[in-house]
Amino acid sequence: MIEHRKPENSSDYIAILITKFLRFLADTFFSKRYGHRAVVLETVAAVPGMVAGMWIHLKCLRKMQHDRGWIKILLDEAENERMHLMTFIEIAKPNWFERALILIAQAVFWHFYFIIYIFFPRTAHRIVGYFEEEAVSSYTSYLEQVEKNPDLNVDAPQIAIDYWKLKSDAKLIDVIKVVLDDEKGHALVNHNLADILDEDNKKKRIKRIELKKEEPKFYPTPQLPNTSRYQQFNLGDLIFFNRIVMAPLTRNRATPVGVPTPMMTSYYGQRASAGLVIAEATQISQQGQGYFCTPGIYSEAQTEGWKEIVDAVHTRGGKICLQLWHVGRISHNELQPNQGQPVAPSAIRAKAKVSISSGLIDVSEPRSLMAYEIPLIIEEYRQAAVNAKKAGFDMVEIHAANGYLIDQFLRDSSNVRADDYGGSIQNRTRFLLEIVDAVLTIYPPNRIGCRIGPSSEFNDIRDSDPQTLFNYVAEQLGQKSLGYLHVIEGQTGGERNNEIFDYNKIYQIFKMHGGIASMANNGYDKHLAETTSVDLVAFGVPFIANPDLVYRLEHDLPLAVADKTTFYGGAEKGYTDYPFYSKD
Ligand code: 8OZ
Repeated sequence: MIEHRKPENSSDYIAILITKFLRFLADTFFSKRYGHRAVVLETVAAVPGMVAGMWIHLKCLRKMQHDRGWIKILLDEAENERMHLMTFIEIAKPNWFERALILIAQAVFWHFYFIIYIFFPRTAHRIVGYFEEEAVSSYTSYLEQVEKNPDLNVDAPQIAIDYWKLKSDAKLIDVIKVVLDDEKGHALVNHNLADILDEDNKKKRIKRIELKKEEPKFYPTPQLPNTSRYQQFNLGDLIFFNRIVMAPLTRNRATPVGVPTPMMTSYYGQRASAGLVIAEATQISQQGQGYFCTPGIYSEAQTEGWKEIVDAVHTRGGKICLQLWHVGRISHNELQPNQGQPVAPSAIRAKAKVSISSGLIDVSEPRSLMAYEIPLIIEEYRQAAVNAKKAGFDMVEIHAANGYLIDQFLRDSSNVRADDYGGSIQNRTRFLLEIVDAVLTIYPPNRIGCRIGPSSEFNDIRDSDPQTLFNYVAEQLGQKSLGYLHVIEGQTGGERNNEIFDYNKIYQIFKMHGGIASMANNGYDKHLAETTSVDLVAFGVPFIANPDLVYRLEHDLPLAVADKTTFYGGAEKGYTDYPFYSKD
């Protein structure tokens, strides 16, 4: 049985019917010849992206308006689907007559889709959404068929190996697996685009009624706060599909030298339906590393690895941000350059543990940073932002929470410096603000976020007056017009204890001084997320076991529970094997 997204109105039913008709044609006339109908449907699969991309381009030119990033999404889809077709052409080797048929089918479908797209773009995206769900189910059955019959499992063609960067002895099964993943992404993107057009249409109808001042012929449903969590959000020129964010989660699946691995590409690709994916904390230098197998963004190999991940998220229409990290004193000699001491604003050891190759261990004794070293670290943040931009990240987030280096500078339990970086609140905030200024030379302000944990004592960090300190931090970051202020409310991963700290005040100050959006995190559930007034809500642990978390929240579906034993380190188990929602 195919798990189709629930049709909501008559045009959705028409979209399903059209999909079923195409499937019927593929099944009846061609599937035997090509091994499976999944392959036949690829014949026309590149058309929608091309047509929609072209039409949106023309429309934008005519109206001189922004394309909301859709043209790139759709043309990327078209290219991806074209590669599916070229791959299967290499496998099935159609004769000249059959190639002519492919061209005719494309020409017919091109005109058919073009007309639908001009008049009913929402339905057009819905058709593709359903079509891709059919493709997912078809490839699942194709995979089973090839697994049962090893004779069918031919070598993967070279173009597929090159395009998906498969291993050199990859087989048809490997190709089907990556194609199946692509199709899941395309389904998500098109349903999302259809949803956004739905909202646009609703707004237009309301405007028309207001203009004509006539009695409405329909009564728009009141805008309940719980629907807006699933609607588009604009962060300056960046457009998120919804207001739910995947919080940065340390998962320790990079190589020991911090190069992102292919399983990380699958993991992030699976979670691309978040409005924004904030990739895990990523060290800006070897000195900035505090745990085994966390990724970095200071070498070329690391940057190349991240590029794959960014592409996987962008292919699915998602947006992705990199969290820039320096752990400071939360590290161990084993991880440091030349097994040296970890660095900190002051030589005060935290009561905290980190992971090294042999397991969990107490942090090492830190040394305090010399004044001349501070600008060097700030330069490393700037270079990390350059690399993040090279990898294609839409945004960067500066990690100033959880007792790591920036937080160590901010709080008076860890910073007793006597120079310009210690003492007053202004002095303790200086390091953070200089980092922001350095990153601002690379990314525009709306594409920079900052994460703080004002009342969290994670990693043995405290302050004598956190409210005054973080009110000032929020004001300063607001003045720099940053994209968002991301606040861990309460204890990291624990109690929300929001009576002792006024988080709303922080959001208010940030926005009042020019910051764009508020982002809240820690212990949010569906109800809290739908009723809060913050612009963006970041979910952490729930994204581990629910790659389609946004869909589950929106449709009130049960959430899977994550296995804690596979949080940190290991392989695909407990990482990329959590399924998307299915009724069975
Ligand atoms: C859990 C384990 C290791 C690191 C953070 C980057 O607290 C982390 C982290 C979380 O922000």
